[in-house]
Amino acid sequence: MSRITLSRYLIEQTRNQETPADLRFLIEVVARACKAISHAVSKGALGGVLGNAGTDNVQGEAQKKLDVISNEILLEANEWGGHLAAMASEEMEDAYQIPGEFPKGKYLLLFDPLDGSSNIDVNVSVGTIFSVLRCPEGVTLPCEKAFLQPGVEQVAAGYAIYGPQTMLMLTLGHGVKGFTLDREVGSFVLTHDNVHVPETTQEFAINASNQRHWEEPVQRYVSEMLAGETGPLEKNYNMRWIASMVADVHRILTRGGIFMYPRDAREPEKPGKLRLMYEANPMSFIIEQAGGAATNGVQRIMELQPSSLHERVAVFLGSKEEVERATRYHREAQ
Ligand code: P6P
Repeated sequence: MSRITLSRYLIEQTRNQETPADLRFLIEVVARACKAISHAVSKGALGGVLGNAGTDNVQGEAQKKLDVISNEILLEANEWGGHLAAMASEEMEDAYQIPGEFPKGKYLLLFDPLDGSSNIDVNVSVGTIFSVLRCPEGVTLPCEKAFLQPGVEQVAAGYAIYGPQTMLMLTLGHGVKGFTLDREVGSFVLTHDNVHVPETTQEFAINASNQRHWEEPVQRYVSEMLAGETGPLEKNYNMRWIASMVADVHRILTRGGIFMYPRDAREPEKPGKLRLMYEANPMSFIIEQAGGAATNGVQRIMELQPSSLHERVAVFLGSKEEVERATRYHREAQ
């Protein structure tokens, strides 16, 4: 069977009237940028790209050199094409306006250019997460407010994972497809045609070092899983925590599991660590399109009305049965 590349998949989606040509172009440009980021990441010490950039991002977190490089790659790849009205990034406080010399389009692109970047210096998988929204009608200079749309308004979302393979996982709202980068020809090739998150699982992902800070529903849920087959859940569970959301979510998409980053007592004023607009929303869209679920412990993440571009949210996502259980425990504790 001839290989189906990302380009062929997108052209066939457009031919079936499922994906407008300008959205197809957007995805192709983002995929090309992810190939360039993959190349930069893979150089490591040989490319002089490891370590800190000596600057902080809008979150006050030290930026890695590759955070800045990846952000630049995505901006430069997308600003000239005429498919975007504006961009937003974890690495930039304000929305990025398309320079005046370029035409504008109807989409808003949001991204975490290099998620899990604290893992770069120890050669653990990292990734790029992106989300696509429509720019509201009549908005010619999209500021923060134009981006503040609930996750259900996303028209596309995806991530690239830079691991042993570089892969692009993509949803256009009709399921989830996985593409593996063939470095010899530089094409993303369709290798995972119908990605599905198993409804049940025996694997959970959480940073257990924060256990003493968790709220009661999380304490209850995790202790029940740790109780194993003699406990109330009557099965043994395994635990994984890569501390790279893209890698943890990719494992869950591949073999099931539940990923949790709850609010905790370390900074109770914060609803969680992960960002709603360019981490939780795109990952929730992908997980739901693959048959899984995603809540903030109480509500469906994709129905949350954002109030600021960089707001954080608690995340419980993955196999439906476990996300529903964790969410039920939160609701019972209310
Ligand atoms: P912790 C990476 O910094 C990140 O934003 C996610 O990719 C990851 O899931 C999480 O933070 C890890 O956080 O507190 O375990 O280091």
